[in-house]
Amino acid sequence: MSIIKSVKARQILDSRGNPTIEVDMELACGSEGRGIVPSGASTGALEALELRDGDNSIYLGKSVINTVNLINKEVSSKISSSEDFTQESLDKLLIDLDGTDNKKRLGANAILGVSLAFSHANAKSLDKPLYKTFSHDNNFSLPVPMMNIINGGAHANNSLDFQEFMILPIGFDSFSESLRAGVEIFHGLKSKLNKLSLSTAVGDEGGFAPNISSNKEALEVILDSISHAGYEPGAEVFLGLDVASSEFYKNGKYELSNGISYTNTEFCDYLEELTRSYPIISVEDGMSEDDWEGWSLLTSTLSSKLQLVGDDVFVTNPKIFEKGIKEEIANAILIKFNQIGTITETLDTIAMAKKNNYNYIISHRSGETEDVTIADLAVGTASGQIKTGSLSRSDRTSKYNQLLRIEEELGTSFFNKDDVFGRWMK
Ligand code: 2PG
Ligand code: MG
Repeated sequence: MSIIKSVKARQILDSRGNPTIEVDMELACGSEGRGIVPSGASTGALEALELRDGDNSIYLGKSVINTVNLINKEVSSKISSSEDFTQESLDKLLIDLDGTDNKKRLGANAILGVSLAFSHANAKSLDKPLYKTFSHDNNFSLPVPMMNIINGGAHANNSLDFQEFMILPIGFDSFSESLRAGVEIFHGLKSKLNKLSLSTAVGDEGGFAPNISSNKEALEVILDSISHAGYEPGAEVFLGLDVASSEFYKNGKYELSNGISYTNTEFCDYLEELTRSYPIISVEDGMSEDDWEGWSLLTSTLSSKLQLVGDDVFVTNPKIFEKGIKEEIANAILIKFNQIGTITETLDTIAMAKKNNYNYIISHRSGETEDVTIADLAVGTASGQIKTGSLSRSDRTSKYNQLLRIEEELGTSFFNKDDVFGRWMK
């Protein structure tokens, strides 16, 4: 339990140079915490609302000054009191104070900033590392990183339709060895792209954004870099995709930039063929958030073979996720706390995934900051997987660096990949 002494929000910048919210909080006991809010580009339509000022004369309409003021005045006066808060009771008060379904009055960005700052201050007052406060059972694990080394879709200006081409270094004994393999492959990929006279400029998540137009070509070049770095694709290092298909689902069809458009049945066949030809172990948003029929088909076709992750379709929302579970959609959920707006609701969604035998992956947003809370969240909830971008740009590597610090504290034996991938690796 903690009494809040003061809250101070300010506008700062995220990794794309867009304004975002930082919140500093001090508790009566003197403990301090800071939370910074990330921001997505390929956002699900049902995400909680990110409130921006919309004044086109400054920051191209993206400033968050009104939202900052709401925290510094209204929210601050309601929560800085003699009331003793837990994370749950504070988050509940924030949700009630907002009073809307999708947090549109105060903004999910304002609410999350306060919720995050409290989690940090509270951990300090308990004299615990943050990751320990996210666990009820002291079951920790260091996650397998899903590293997005080729960027496309809404995160790059090339013509790749798929948003993320990831490597998952699974066959290693520790997080740090898995990280090392990823880094070596990343640098190998850079040399390879150089040799092919393709650009090595990076996209929003620090992965390369070469002007390749075919998904297969991107997968081939990655496979080559894995082997060239001395690792075995499909045994030590696997591939993952974030298709982010809601972005190119138009008029009931999946329309690729090469001019071909697919029905959901045809697109399911296309994805199945890709997963048969390449060592792909995870596919995110293979179907659009608006195509639950396609999701159902994809799940019945591929669920026994690989991980199918729902991001845009579930938006970390317990109510939507519950419907998805009932309709047997996907077998994993992507967890992004700014899609729902509080730590408590995020943990509720994770608990629901655990209970229903869904994998859950803690994820960054394409617009990030120096805040590394997701690294602690992944360890504390024993997610077994984290999606936090490529191996360049501090907004991405800072999360890996935090995981290295936690590994040093816990020991390398906490790297547990069998729990999450075992069912597809027989
Ligand atoms: C995604 C995310 C993170 P964004 O789609 O999974 O990689 O992107 O934050 O743009 O939604
Ligand atoms: Mg996604």
